[in-house]
Parts: sequence; structure tokens; C-alpha cells
Amino acid sequence: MADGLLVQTDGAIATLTLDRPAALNALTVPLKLALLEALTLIAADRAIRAVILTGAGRAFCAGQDLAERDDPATAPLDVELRARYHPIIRALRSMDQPVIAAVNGVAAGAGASLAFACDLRLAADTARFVLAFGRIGLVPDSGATWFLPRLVGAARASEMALLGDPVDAQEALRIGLVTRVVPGEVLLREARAMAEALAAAAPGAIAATKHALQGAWSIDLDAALEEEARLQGIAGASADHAEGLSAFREKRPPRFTGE
Ligand code: T3D
Repeated sequence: MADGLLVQTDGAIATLTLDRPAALNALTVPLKLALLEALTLIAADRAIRAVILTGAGRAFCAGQDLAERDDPATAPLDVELRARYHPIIRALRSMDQPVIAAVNGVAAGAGASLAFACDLRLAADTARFVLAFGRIGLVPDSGATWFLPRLVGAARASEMALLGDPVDAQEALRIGLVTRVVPGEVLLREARAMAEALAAAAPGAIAATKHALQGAWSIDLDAALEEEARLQGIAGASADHAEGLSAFREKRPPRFTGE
């Protein structure tokens, strides 16, 4: 916990809580290392089928810890991005398990990018997204320029990135940046219910769906059709598909094993 990350596993669900509330869960080197290590371990753990990423206190994450920047020994920004931010973003994207961002409060700078990189985003009614980079003379990073236009369209992405105005939870819902807004006190319960639904599904199919949705952003329709067929060939031959069919016939819930 000295690193500022709380890792909790309950059944098939892992919850990662950025836990430096006095600094709005801003990202220090130890916290980034701990987050990457946790994501790497979870990615290799077949018993974990869904992940929740959230923040302690009133913030989701305020991005890079700006206090660290007072230290002259700190790595140049491009070096830090390549060394410690990019691996986290890639880990969120490449892991088979779906990751739910439970955005409990402000998500700023790279903290917003973290939420963008997740597969699903739920927000507390007090959440807000701030592309805070411009205010301190920086450019959006950690995937923000790539994710945001794909999530909300070029026009909204440009406004958020260039003006840096906060987008509150209701507006985030309206533009499709989050899929649900709930009162703060039930956010984790909602995220947990969503994670349980994901954990109850066939893990191979969920992983393939996650990767197909990501891959479809950068290929044409013919390639997407072919990729769907390839993945369906694999899913169709799986024991979990056979179990799903049996459960349907027998009118009972399926018991998926990931085989
Ligand atoms: O290595 C690299 O640098 C490259 C990577 C860069 C990626 C980035 O993320 S760059 C962007 C960094 N983040 C920001 O610029 C956001 C800075 N914070 C804010 O703009 C505001 O704090 C918020 C909009 C997030 C929230 O505003 P508000 O009014 O709700 O809270 P506040 O009063 O500003 O902050 C509360 C405390 O959190 C305060 O500390 P104090 O005065 O109570 O002791 C504030 O200093 C601290 N805090 C907030 N953000 C950060 C932070 N401390 C360190 N780093 C932060 N990013």
C-alpha cells in the first residue's frame, strides 16, 4: 500500500483502487509500477475474469503527480511516458479480461486516459473528465488523442482536448464517454454487478470480443468480417459453446470453464 495501489480479489473479480486521495490519486512512479505489476499478474491469472479500476476518495485520478516534477532527477516526459505510462495503457488493452473504469470523481490528464483505455466506463454523478494537459502547457498523452475521437467523435474530442473544459457525468453520458451514471454511493455496487455478469460469461468469448472490438477500429469491413469468422470458428469449437448450448436446451444457467 506504500505504493498507493489497493488490490482486492473477490472470487473472479479483481478491484484495483488508486489510493492516494490527498493528491487526488495522482500517479507517482511507485503507483505506476504497482499498477503495471498488478495488471500483469491479473492478465496471467485465469481465475480472474473481470477487473474494476477505481479511485479512493473524491477523485478517480488527477494524472501525473505534479509534485514529482519538482525533483530535477525526474525522467524527461517522453522517457516517462514510454517507460511507465505506455506499458499500463497497453496492459489494459491487451489483457483478456474486460476492465471496467468506475469513475468515482474527477479524471484529469493521464487519469482520464486511464479511464479511456478501459473497456467500459461507469461514472458517479459527481465524476468529471478534464483534459488538463493544456493548462500546464502539455499535450494530451497516454492514448488520449487516439481514444477520445473514437469514443466521442472528432468534434467533441477536439473541444475537450483544445479547450480543456471539464465534462461532467451527465454530459459524458450524453456523448457516449460513459455508459451509465449512478449516485456515488452505489457506483461500486453497479460496477461489481457488471463485473459479475462479465465473469459469468464464457471467458474465451469475452476475450475474443474485447480484442475484436479494439481491432475493428483500425481495419476495413472485409477484414472485420474475416476476423469475426476466424474468432467464431474458435469459439464455436470450444467446450464453453457446447456448455452454452446444453444450458440453453436444459433451461439452466451455463457453467463456463474457459475451455
Ligand atoms: O511524466 C509526465 O509528467 C508525463 C505525463 C503526463 C501525464 C499527465 O497526466 S499531465 C496532467 C497532470 N494533471 C494535471 O495537470 C491535473 C492537475 N490537477 C487539477 O487540475 C485539479 O486538481 C483537478 C481538476 C484534477 C481537481 O481540481 P479540484 O479543485 O477538485 O482539486 P484541487 O484543490 O485542485 O486539488 C486537491 C489536492 O490535490 C491539492 O492538494 P492540497 O492543496 O489539498 O494539498 C492538489 O495540489 C492535489 N492535486 C491535484 N492534482 C494533482 C495534485 N497533486 C499532485 N499532482 C496532481 N496532478
